[in-house]
Amino acid sequence: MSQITLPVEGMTCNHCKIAVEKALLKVPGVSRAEVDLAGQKASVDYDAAKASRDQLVKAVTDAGYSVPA
Ligand SMILES: [Cu+2]
Repeated sequence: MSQITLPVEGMTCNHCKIAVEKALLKVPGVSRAEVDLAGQKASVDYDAAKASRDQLVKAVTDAGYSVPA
């Protein structure tokens, strides 16, 4: 199991936090997604054999938020 922390921009409220967590949890291989709203970041546990960082970033951007490089 791999763990990654992604910076996430554009989250303003608890709804955003939940939307980002749900989007990340939909990616196959993700077992835990926890967003720190105040810290503007997401901590994700995932199986690196099934999911890649690019897929996690895509899930966040598809949900309407951005991940700065
Ligand atoms: Cu919001």
